[in-house]
Amino acid sequence: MDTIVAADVLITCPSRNFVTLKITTADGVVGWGDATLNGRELAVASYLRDHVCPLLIGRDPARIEDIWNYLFKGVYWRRGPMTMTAVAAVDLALWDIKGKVAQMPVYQLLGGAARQAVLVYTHASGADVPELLEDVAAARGRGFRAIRAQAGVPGVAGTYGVKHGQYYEPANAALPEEQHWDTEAYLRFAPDYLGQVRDFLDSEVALLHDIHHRLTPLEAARFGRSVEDLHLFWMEDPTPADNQESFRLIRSHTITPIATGEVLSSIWDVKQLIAEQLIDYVRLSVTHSGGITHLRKVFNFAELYQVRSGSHGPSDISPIGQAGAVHLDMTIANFGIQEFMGYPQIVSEVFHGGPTYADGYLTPSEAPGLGIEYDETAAARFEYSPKYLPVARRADGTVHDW
Ligand code: CS2
Ligand code: MG
Repeated sequence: MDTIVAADVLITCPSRNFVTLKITTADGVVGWGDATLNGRELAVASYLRDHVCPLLIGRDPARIEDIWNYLFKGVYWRRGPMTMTAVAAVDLALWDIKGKVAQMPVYQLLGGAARQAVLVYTHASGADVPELLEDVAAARGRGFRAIRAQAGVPGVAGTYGVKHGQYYEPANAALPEEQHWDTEAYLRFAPDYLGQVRDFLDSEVALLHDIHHRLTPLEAARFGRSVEDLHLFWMEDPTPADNQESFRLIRSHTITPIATGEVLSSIWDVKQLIAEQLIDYVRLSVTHSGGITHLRKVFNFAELYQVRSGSHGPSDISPIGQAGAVHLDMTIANFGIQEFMGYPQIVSEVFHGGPTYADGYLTPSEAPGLGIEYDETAAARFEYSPKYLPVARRADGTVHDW
């Protein structure tokens, strides 16, 4: 039996922070796991370094399910994004090792390809509608068949989702930036600009939109109904999902498809949403939801209720997490779509390999394991730099969901 002899946490910042777990076995096999939680990176790094890495030494890396349960049940304090991101990093690294030992890409170990490639959507945004349409055209030019559209709302400085420069990076300041939010201004403007994007796009291109938890259930119902004719692929995070039953109200008023889950981290957080068919797409990610082992259970459960996958894939999930997502996406029966923002060029100096993008689809690497390698020498050149997500306030100063 091979054993784990080292578990190290590595932090780097090629344009943004990434936390990576490196697991090494006595046979000299190295597995890589993503432990990046935007704006809370060091908390997960400490969770791993101080409380998880010492428990891994001497264990059999082949026993993925057992180690997963040891870390989930054994901690007593279960669930939550910190715990589930730490467990995910271990899980991804162990799948990487299993694949390298078996000399197979991870998707083969998960049952093999259920499709030829993974459909992805990318982001298009603009401070105003002409700028958004230009960005939508650029995304089409890169071959994307599904596009998320976000425009700046007039009078709402710092609207969510509008990029500055080529990449959208919301964790932009050493202390949280305060942004302004106005629900009525958004509800007046968004259906109209989404209509302009729909008219601009060929009908076969899917259009998505992210509300980013900003509405009440009733406001979300009103929004969903007002865009029904646009046939959105989905409206994302119409309201926070802390109260799973609140989606019933949205559902009973609109047939606009609903996606949620990017801030959730366990099957228990989405159980009612799925079992009552209150959503159409579940957006948990491998990186923030306990890795491939747990997310596969979530997707298998969702399959029973015709809910599809739509994994969160922002640039604040590292290329290791993205690679893990694409392996899983390849194998499940109820795959829907995968988010793919891409990364600035400099990120590839640290992370080598990974899925290949062509014509609106990602294809996993055929290399054994996850098919992605972390360059420790390159990574050491980029020092951790504290960065926070913004906070939103309404005109009267009240804190709003960001
Ligand atoms: C987003 C993210 O990708 C998405 O749909 O909602 O941009 C999200 O804001 C970030 O991942 C936060 O870290
Ligand atoms: Mg989102």
